[in-house]
Amino acid sequence: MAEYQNIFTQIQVKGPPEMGMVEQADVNERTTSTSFSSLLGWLGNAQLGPIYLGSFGVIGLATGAIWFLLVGASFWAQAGYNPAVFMRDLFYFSLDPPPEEYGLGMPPLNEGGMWLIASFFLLVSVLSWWARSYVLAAQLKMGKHVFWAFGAAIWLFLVLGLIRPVLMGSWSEAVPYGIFSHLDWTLGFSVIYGNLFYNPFHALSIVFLYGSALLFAMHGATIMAVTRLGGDRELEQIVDRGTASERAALFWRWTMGFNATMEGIHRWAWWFAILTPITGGIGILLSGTVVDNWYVWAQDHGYAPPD
Ligand code: 07D
Repeated sequence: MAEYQNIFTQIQVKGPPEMGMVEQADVNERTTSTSFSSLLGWLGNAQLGPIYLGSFGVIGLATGAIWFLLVGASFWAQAGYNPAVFMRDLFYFSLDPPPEEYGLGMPPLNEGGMWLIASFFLLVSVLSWWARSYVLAAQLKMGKHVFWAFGAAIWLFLVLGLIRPVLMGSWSEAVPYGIFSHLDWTLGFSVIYGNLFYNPFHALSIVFLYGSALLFAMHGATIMAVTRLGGDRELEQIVDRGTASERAALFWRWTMGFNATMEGIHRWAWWFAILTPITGGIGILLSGTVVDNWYVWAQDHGYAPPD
């Protein structure tokens, strides 16, 4: 019998497909076929499927595809319907929101109207996918932590594309759909509002973004370091910490005088992750509505040096 060692030599489970729980779930909305991928098995579970589509899944995928195709069709027109130009200039094309004079009205299609229609479909798509994360968790009788975490990201998405433009009275405030154009928009936003580095909520968002990366690296590294002692078998480690978790905890107490627990580390991770877009959304919402220039704001509050 092969010995279970660590994730680099993980035995790939390729028995009869695991079709998932039934209980009171609507099994009709799940696909029935499964397959196995050895490559994916190296990274995680080798089994692919079944996937649970359901109404929100279908709506989310369909409206997401419409948004994607509308943006793509606009790029295709900008390329003069030339495939070589399309590929060459792909990152430069952009479907832009309407100019300022249209306010929150409906502009002609080629002056932001298409952006508005595409945005409607993206909104429906993201919200359907959000609803799906609730419904699927409910079907499995899980907590709704993923739903709330996704909601935090959607908060920032809504602030950027809907809430702030409405408060500012113009769709022109929203983000364009394009690779370089959205980067240019981001830089422009910072310049217009006097350097976003002086926005304390942008700073907090960075703290949680970088903090999430650091925590994830610490957690991933710690668990991998004790897989040879069974530390990756989460359930056993929670019920009876045993030598792997005990050592992992001791390592961090030796290193920094404090250790998270097998459960608590996931709370740290969840809070750091959701606070990134929550604080970020607050920072963007305040820009132009409450604060016009973050550098001047910082000077007024003794945070940046006076001129
Ligand atoms: C964007 C929202 C959720 C997304 C959802 C998905 C689709 C469909 C399509 C797959 C990520 C919707 C679905 C779109 C996908 C297909 C086909 C989450 C998002 C629901 N900054 N900055 C942040 C740093 C500067 C600026 C956050 C660092 C400059 C602006 C973060 C630096 C300028 C905004 C961050 C730096 C500037 C931000 C984002 C360094 C000019 C924001 C957090 C080292 C360049 C956003 C408060 C996040 C924000 C934001 C980091 C510099 C501008 C912490 C590290 C000074 C305008 N910046 N930044 O999770 O929240 O995003 O600001 O220089 O709006 Mg910044």
